[in-house]
Amino acid sequence: MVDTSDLLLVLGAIVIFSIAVLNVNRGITRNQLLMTQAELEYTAIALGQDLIDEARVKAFDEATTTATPSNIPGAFSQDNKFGGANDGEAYPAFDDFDDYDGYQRQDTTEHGLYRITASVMYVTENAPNMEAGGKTAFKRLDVVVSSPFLDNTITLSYLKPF
Ligand SMILES: [Ca+2]
Ligand SMILES: [Ca+2]
Repeated sequence: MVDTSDLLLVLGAIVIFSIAVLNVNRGITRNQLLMTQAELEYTAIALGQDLIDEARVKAFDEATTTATPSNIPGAFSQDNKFGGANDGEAYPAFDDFDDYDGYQRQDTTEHGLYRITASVMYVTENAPNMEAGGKTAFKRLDVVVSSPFLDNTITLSYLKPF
C-alpha cells in the first residue's frame, strides 16, 4: 500500500523539476537573444571594417593620386570638395580617401539589411575627435552602420595620415 505522504512528496518533486526545466528554458531563450544581438553587432562591425579597408589603401587626396605636391596641406582638397562626385568619380572608381565622404550603401546579409554611411573630415593629430576646420595632413573617416534589428548604430572611425 502506497503511503499518501510519499505520493505528495513525489508530486512535489515533479512540480519542482518542472519549474527548474522552465527556468533553464528561459535562460536559454535569453542567451539566444543576447547571441543574436551580438551576431548583429559583429556583422555591423565587419561591414564597417570592409568599407574602411577599402578606403584606407586609397591615396590621401586627389592631389596625391599621381604625385606628391610640394605644398602640404595647401594642395589638398577643400573639405567642401570631398566626395567622389567632386572629382568626377563614382563608386567603385574612387581613387582617394575623401571620395568616400557622403558615400552610402546597403548590404544584405544573413542577418538582414544594413545601411552604411561614410563621412570624411580633416582633423589634427592632437585632436582627432574634432573637425579641424581647415586643411591638415590627417583625415578621419567615420563609418556608421545601422540595422532595423539593432538598437544602436555602430560607428567605426579610421584616421589616415598623409
Ligand atoms: Ca578622387
Ligand atoms: Ca577626393
